[in-house]
Amino acid sequence: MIKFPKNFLWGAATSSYQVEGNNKNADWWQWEKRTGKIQSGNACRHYELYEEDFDIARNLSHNAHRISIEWSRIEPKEGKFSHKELQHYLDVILALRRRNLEPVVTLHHFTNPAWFSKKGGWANLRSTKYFLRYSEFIVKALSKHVHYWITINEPTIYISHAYIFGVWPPQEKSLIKAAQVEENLAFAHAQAYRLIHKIYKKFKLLAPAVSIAQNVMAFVPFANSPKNRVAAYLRDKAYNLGFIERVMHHNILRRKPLDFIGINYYSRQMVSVKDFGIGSMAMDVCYDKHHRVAKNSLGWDIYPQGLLDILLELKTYDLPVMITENGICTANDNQRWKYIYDHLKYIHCAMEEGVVVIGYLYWSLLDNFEWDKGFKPRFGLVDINYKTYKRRVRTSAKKFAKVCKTGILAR
Ligand code: IFM
Repeated sequence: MIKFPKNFLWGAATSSYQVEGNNKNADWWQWEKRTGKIQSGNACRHYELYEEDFDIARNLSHNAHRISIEWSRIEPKEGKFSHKELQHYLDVILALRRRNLEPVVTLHHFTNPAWFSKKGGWANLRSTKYFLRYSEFIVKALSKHVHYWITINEPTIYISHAYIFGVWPPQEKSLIKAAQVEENLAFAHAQAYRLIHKIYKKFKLLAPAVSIAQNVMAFVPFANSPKNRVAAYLRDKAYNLGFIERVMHHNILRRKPLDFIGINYYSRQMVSVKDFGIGSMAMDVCYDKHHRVAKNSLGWDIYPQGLLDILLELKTYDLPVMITENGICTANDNQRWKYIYDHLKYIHCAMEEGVVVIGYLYWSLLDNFEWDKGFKPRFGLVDINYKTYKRRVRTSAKKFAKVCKTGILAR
């Protein structure tokens, strides 16, 4: 029998911009207007409907829930903090607490206030200072009710999409800026880590648990050839562990600036490189159909065993791990349940091998705004009708609910 520990955190994740709607002071909102490609508009209207959504989570036997705070609501203009919006997020957290849903709160999930972007965003050397000022405002107000904090969501995705491939705002294609942003984000995390702990100490609260949510991916060498193996190895070190290592260098008095490791796992990359040149080593991927695996509706390979390999690799850090995201966009809800089931199976294997996993948060509770891909990908445990904003709980959600309720994984 596959049984998870009693105190395991079970739930789902969302992020403010993707579900709330009308985040008009964010850089993404301006990007949508400028490019005219897609509009997040009302998103899921979660800003108004959060109580209803949390009722659904509670009825699905979740005991935890990950949200993010929208910086551009809290500080719509530089240095002008909104107490009304702060109250909103306090209400949101209390609504979670009332339903016995442990909040996991993210401070930065891809979006920035428009004013911050105008000043050069995360490439600006003062970015950390702005982020810390906002973080202090939030953490002081919410600390009594929150134990788990995520400072930065998926730093590597943010850097690559916004500063290397140039597909997300600010649409830069500059390796120099990307390196600067990486350093600023790592520094911002380390400083925020310290700040959050300091606030809890000052308020005589139990020490918080602070981390990042690191996107990780399985890199599998095609045909096991030496050059593919080297490339897969290097990609794993750079993409999966590079940012964690960078953060670790900001330790003070040998204290790690992470209390646990949050990871977001979705897929694998089949590594097949032309030669040992830097470009090939870093980028070549085999998209041929000769290695058949199921895919999600965005064409990402589904590869649950990759999660086990990564969890085992993370053992070297000697820290608990939380799966802060794992999920699938699909029109086939049976496939969603299989995806959840298979990943949980491998998580359990990792736990049997000694990895301390403290929770699993499915991405996402609701279908939502999938950035430059718009509303088409359906990741939710709950279907959203974007005309009526009616919620419909999917069968996969009910199957997952049984695991959340009993801790037992059964088909
Ligand atoms: O929707 C995103 C989320 O914002 C960050 N992690 C991956 C999800 C699916 O692409």
